[in-house]
Amino acid sequence: MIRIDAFPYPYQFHPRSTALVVIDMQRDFVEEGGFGSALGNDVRPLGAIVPTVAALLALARQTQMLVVHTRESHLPDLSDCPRTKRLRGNPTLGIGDVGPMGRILVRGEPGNQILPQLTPMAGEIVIDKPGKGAFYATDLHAQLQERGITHLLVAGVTTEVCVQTSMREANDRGYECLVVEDACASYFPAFHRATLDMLTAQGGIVGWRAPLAQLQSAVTAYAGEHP
Ligand code: TIU
Repeated sequence: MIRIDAFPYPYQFHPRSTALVVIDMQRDFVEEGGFGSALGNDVRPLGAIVPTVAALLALARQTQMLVVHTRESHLPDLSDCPRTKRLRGNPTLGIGDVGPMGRILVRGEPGNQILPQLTPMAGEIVIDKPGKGAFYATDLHAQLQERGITHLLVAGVTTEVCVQTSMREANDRGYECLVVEDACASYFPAFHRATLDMLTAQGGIVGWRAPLAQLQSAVTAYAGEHP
């Protein structure tokens, strides 16, 4: 078992039964001209975590963990987008409208792609999700169950929206979840911090948190014991 010095107490997992879930590291959230900036947000705090997410992906691949990437996306006819979701936000540049990176939050458009630095590799799972949570209206749970996954390391954007929703959904389905705190980000730094606190309060009510460095040192120690 790999043992991480996490909060609120150590987190133990085996790479064979653990998946890294990278939430929505798409151009639509991280780059200017996408959904996030159309909502009036400064996207820079999200861009700042890209190297950390890349290092986390490298660690998961080196440890031969299952890797899952998600994208928040809608069908071109928007039949999977509730009218309420479409009406909220920017009235002139909303979901399905044409922006500088193609139609906002629509599957297959340039803005909907995962950042090139974090491109999924062959054999990794990519989940297109119409909601904020990765389990809502997707087959993620079935895919994880098929592979015997019991533990999830969670990263991506944004901490208080899709990362938190997905971690809560996973917790309710019985997964032991750890959020990698410096591999996720919010447009609102105070929400990022508050989310990490609320997920892990009350003895880990939703799960654990730890920075990437703790994960890296735990994996190095494990590799030393299992050469
Ligand atoms: N707006 C915002 O903070 N987030 C989202 O709309 N989706 C995700 O978090 N991926």
